[in-house]
Amino acid sequence: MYLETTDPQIRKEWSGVRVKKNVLCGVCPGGCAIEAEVEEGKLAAVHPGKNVPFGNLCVRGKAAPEIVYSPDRLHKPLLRTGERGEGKFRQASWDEALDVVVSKMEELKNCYGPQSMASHSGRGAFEQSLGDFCNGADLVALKLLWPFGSPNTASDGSLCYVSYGMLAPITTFGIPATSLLPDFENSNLIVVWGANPITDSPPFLFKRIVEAQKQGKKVIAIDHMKSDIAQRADQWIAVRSGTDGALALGLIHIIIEEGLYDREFVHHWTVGFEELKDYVKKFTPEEVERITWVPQEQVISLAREIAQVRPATLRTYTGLEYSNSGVQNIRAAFILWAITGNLDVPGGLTIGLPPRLPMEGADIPLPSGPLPFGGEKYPLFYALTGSAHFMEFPRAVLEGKPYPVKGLLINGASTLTSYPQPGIFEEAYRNLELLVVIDRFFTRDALFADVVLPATTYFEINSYQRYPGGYVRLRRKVVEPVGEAKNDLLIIAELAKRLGFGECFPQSEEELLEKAFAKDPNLLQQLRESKDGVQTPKQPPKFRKYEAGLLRKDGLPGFPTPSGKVELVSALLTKHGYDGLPVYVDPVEGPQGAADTYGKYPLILNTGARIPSTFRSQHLNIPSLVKLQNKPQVLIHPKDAAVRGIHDGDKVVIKTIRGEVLFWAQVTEKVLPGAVEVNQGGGSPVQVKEWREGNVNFLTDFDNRDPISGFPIFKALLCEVEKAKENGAFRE
Ligand SMILES: Nc1nc2c(c(=O)[nH]1)N[C@H]1C(S)=C(S)[C@@H](COP(=O)(O)OP(=O)(O)OC[C@H]3O[C@@H](n4cnc5c(=O)[nH]c(N)nc54)[C@H](O)[C@@H]3O)O[C@H]1N2
Ligand SMILES: Nc1nc2c(c(=O)[nH]1)N[C@H]1C(S)=C(S)[C@@H](COP(=O)(O)OP(=O)(O)OC[C@H]3O[C@@H](n4cnc5c(=O)[nH]c(N)nc54)[C@H](O)[C@@H]3O)O[C@H]1N2
Ligand code: SF4
Ligand SMILES: [Mo]
Repeated sequence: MYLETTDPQIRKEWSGVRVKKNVLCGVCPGGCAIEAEVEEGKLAAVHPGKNVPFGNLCVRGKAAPEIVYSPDRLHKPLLRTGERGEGKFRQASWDEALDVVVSKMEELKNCYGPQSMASHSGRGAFEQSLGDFCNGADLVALKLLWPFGSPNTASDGSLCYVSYGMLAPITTFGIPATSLLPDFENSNLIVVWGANPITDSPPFLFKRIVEAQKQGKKVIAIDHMKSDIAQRADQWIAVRSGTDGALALGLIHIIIEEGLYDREFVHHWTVGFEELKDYVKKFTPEEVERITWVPQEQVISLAREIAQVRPATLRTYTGLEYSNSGVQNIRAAFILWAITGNLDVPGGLTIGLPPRLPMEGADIPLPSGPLPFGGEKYPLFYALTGSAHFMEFPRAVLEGKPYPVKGLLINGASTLTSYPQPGIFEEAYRNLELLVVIDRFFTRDALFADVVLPATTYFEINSYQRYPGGYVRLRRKVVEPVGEAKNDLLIIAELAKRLGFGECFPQSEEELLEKAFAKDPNLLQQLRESKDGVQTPKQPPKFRKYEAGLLRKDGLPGFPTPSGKVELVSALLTKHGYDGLPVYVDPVEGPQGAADTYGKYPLILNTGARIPSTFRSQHLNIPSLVKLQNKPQVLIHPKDAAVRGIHDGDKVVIKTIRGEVLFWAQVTEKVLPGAVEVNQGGGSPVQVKEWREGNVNFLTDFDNRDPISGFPIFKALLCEVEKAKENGAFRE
């Protein structure tokens, strides 16, 4: 039992008493089980949950009391009183603030049509109930705008996950990556390719990989830098960033040449093998070494290992998404797994059936009418996600293409630190008639907002958490909301009510739970009675599900692709005007693609590998977390540092054709000679000075994108690094 009451008399009696409670961490949506100490209704300390499923506490979780009670938390709604960007606001009541939002939205609808209003949800919009009720199964759209009549719902899906999670696997297997599950435990070889699972939130895959390695499974990491997983791995394959497609195609080439592929699988379950065989001929080991910097002997032995040390499993994530042929590079890796017989077999890359949810969400249809912005330019992205592409947002606002967009609601995102060339987005924000930001903290986006609304952490809300494998818990409120902060879902629900379609969303946390478990009220009852959580019945694992007709809606054998097979040549890609084969494109701004630029900017620029103490732009104002890395860094090889007179800890300027930013050098052999890795996340007003001034996205490129996903090239550009002059000029 702990103190839930706000009664001052009882509080006084309890003063000084700390109560421990098993709850869920409320910093990020990971749902780690923790033990919280609560004193006088305040979160006082946190510890990892002991002897409970999914018990964990990362460094950010450990800082929970500091985060919840940070002096920077937004306590009340704010209304802008100065110019956009000037930073002048006054406090307002919820009633007044929501009135401003709703009346302006109605006005935009009347003047320009409902499509003139857009939304963008980010990494702060992943709480499960918010996702289930508002964002759809793939978390890519804020459905608030659909009943309003606008298709312009966008999200971080415009630069994260959709490439690896939807476009690549759906065009290849007909299945999203949420259903592709690496079976580390039964594997003989674990390949981690462009992912660093220790930074997963929560890092449960990481724990499984470490355990499997202890049991003698070999781990290979393919990464442009010696990441945490590459350091622990039995082998690190150091690849030039952005060239993984060439590596995968080279591996496929060797495997076909040497007859190491699974002939039976290829014959029965794939289409396009002959075309692929022809296409990969040019990816000889020598050519692959030239492109990728991976020595040809390593390429040959890696190919033989993946094909012969069966079963082999694969974990990949964002490392491959941000290059000129990102979607195709990931497809090449998936195809490699399929043709070597490592798909949906024990110890391979297995296919999980989508979970059956006990919830009853409102069935909100996508409005008919014009396509969202980006829908025409990225047709497959739109076909699979149903959402707008935020990289096209500035054009819609500044050029009225495909039609004018005048309003934007940002929830849980810091777009001016996460999108390339933030100046372009800033210009768009200056030209809006309505900008609303919902956040826990004041972001750079908020500087341009008309209305800023304060959101809770998940310590302050009631909800639920489902885990992989069917374990379910209720998320029980640990402390009362700070100031007047509100549960995001209830903010959206209230807006919907005022706009006239409140019935689409639960209007209270009680209703939220009832609707979430509407199809299984018994489960809700069990959860309410349970001290921890409930394990829902598990199905025994089944493999080679394509043989038994378990993957397709029509129950026929095969894969849910147009051909019913694994598509080495993808019908969906060709239908939308792209190459059907996993065609490799060398980095357009790279040593080979842009020789002139390379002369002036001779270092390969890779950005945004995660560090444990931050979550993209978050926590750079939290003292104990800032202490872990108080300045934004560029990792540079000792050889490259020496010729530039740069020492470890030096202040340096990083330059690209687009801009320059101040960082601090970490001289390290973790990166290859000729390549650097730069932290992402800096650029928000609440952050400490060094981070606030270190926004890496002034260096990246708005126009240079993967043409299929529309993702910017964050991981394969060119730059130069120079020692900074004291007080040297740079842009903030
Ligand atoms: N602590 C913390 N955790 C986070 C986040 C955070 O900011 N902080 N962010 C969250 C988010 S938004 C996401 S999407 C996930 C992402 O999860 P991951 O994709 O696992 O993210 P990273 O840890 O950056 O790992 C990507 C790895 O790819 C490597 N890499 C980069 N470019 C290339 C390349 O061209 N080729 C190859 N082969 N490798 C390359 C990087 O060096 C890095 O080791 O993490 C989430 N978890
Ligand atoms: N150069 C470069 N740029 C990158 C990347 C890279 O690797 N390199 N990575 C990209 C990736 S993978 C992603 S996903 C994007 C991330 O882009 P963003 O979605 O902008 O991610 P964050 O910076 O974490 O911002 C999340 C915001 O949500 C707020 N927030 C947190 N929790 C909540 C909540 O419960 N409710 C509300 N309302 N707000 C909340 C936080 O305070 C923060 O302001 O950045 C991308 N940008
Ligand atoms: S991963 Fe997220 S939920 Fe888990 S302890 Fe860290 S901050 Fe908390
Ligand atoms: Mo992401």
